[in-house]
Amino acid sequence: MKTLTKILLATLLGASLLQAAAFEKVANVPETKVTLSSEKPLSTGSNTLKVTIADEKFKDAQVRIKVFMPTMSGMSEMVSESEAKSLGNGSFSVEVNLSMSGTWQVHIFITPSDGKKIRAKTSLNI
Ligand SMILES: [Cu+2]
Repeated sequence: MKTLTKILLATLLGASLLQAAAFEKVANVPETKVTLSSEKPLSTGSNTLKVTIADEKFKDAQVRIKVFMPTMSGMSEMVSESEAKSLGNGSFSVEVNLSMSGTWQVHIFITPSDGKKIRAKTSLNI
């Protein structure tokens, strides 16, 4: 009976892990909680990221994302900027191009339909 319970738990846990995002990070801003996630593991090239804003008042906001890697030896700064499209209920989808592996800085610009524009900062690693 104990073994069966363990197997059952392992199966349930496995199933929930499959549903979890491959990448998830929370960007802290005083106004709200901004979650950046991806269903697929991040890789070089084009990636689809999801931005989720916790606070109701940002659900109709315009969201823009900037990913950049500061100047490296012999390389100039790499920047990719894109406009996110709303998925409803404070979720947004955005394509970003990550041209090389390493650490990318991420700035998320959120402009609510009414009120002050905010910026959330985080980073990601590929
Ligand atoms: Cu670089």
